[in-house]
Amino acid sequence: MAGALRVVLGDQLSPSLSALEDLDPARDVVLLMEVEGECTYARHHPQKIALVLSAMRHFSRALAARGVRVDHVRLEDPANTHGFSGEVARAIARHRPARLVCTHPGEWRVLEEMRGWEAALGLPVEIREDGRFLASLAFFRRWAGAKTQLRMEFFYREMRRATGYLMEGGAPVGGAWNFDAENRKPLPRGLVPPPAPRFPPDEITREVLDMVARRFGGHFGALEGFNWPVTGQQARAALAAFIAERLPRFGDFQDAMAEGEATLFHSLLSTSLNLGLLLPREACDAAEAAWRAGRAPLNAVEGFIRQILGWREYVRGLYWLKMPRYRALNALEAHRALPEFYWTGESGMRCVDSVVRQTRDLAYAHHIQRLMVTGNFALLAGIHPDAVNDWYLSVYADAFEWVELPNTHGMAIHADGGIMASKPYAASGAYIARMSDHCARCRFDVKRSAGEGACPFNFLYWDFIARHAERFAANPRMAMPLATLRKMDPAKLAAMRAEARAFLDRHAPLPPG
Ligand code: FAD
Ligand code: DLZ
Repeated sequence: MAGALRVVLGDQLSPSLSALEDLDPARDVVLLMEVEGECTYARHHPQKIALVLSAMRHFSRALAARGVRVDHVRLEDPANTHGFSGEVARAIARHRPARLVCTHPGEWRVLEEMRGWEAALGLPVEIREDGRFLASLAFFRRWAGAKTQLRMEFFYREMRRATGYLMEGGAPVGGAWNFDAENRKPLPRGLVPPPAPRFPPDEITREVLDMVARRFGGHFGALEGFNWPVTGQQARAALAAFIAERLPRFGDFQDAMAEGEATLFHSLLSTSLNLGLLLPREACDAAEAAWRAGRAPLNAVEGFIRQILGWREYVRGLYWLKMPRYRALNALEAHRALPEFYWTGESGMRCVDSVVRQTRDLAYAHHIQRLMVTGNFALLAGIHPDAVNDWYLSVYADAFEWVELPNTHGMAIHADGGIMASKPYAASGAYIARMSDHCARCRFDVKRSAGEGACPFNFLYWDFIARHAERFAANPRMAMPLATLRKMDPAKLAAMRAEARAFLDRHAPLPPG
């Protein structure tokens, strides 16, 4: 062929992908590779595997319909080497291209592999920037500069200025950058969130679901509830339904948790965004248009845009700025094992069990469930970061390391020592009681901190504060809990710490030695 072999990975399913720019349909071939290595480097939730493979097959079909020559290697191909490098080498032998064109991948380990291709395969390899994000990596690096603290809020303001979202005359609309304080209401009794739209599996998805059940049925997670958009068209339908039906209340109940209400007013758009079925700009444009048309209030629209323009871009910038050392950080010296109940949902703590079971059934939990229930528990208990990261990377349909790692390592368990968050997101049971209805029916009593029936989040919280009191002594944002700790009856503290120790030794033992 002597044209270019253009590589498209499973989370690069955007027609505007940089690797597809300047494509010559007469001479070039687009390569998509289904490989077992990508399904098992973390034991991904079966819904995630099915989502990626089905979306890849739909993307290939759409490219081929446009007259593009597509070489799509299927998982069942008996000659499949089940790794990217092996499949690229086989494709080179099939097509004899003059060069390889790729887009910067989303994970460090894949970039390392790609960087070795030119030498290993003996042809020019171009790795283009991933232009689907709103901030380039160079923009983030410039913003980060020599700053010692990389706070999202300040990055977000730069992004508002750079993109013009929710800006008027150089100032933020509504007179404030952030309406976070208006985003913390619990769900009132009787308010029923609208159901998310349905995307019944078509023939391609059904075939993939069968294959995934056969090959990866042993992974944690159920396939039955699969309902993810697998094409750009479905992703845009999901966005339209969110904007019309859930965005107006997204802001008010962003932090709420309610039993039996897995999705509340959230968008469920992370899988579509992370696979490239939907571009962040499309989501932000639609939200801003809804506000300008008076169809959604500012606290909702600003809150939603902040998640995408702010958090999502920020964690990606941070990941690429700090990797590979970032992943090895363990600032709080956490060494305990991940409790078995992260897989079974049988801890007896209603909040934890409902998040784990929902995660098993849907491959989804919303942000506060991930941060303040399973994340908070792992932080308080001192679970080793590798075990926590591996869990988060395995169990969510939207998990890719560039977005999973900073959220877990930095935001949830403070393993980065404060690069991302100025204080750990540690909370006792009182927070969960305020933001959810779990505690009312829990076998533990959220008002008790020690003794029979005490809520584990309470004694683990005070054990955590006491364990790290010295480390956080100079942190003004930790002054309040530390002052309370100092005033606490020493006998009460000792009782809570003994209970924490016994609980952790039972559920999250330290490694021998
Ligand atoms: P919404 O609440 O509707 O938010 C809208 C969009 O904003 C999301 O679709 C997402 O693209 C973006 N967004 C919101 N919060 C964040 C954030 N903190 N970081 C990056 N993007 C954000 N998100 C992932 O996409 N993949 C992950 O693997 C992932 N792991 C996480 C692990 C932990 C411990 C925590 C605390 C958060 C994690 N998040 C992750 C962020 C967030 O929880 C999910 O993006 C969100 O829950 C997805 O649901 P949604 O689409 O309904 O989001
Ligand atoms: C997550 C995933 C899975 C399960 N399978 C594949 C695959 O078979 N082929 C592929 O190209 N990509 C897959 N992916 C997504 C990759 O893991 C992702 O592209 C890299 O982690 C870089 O972000």
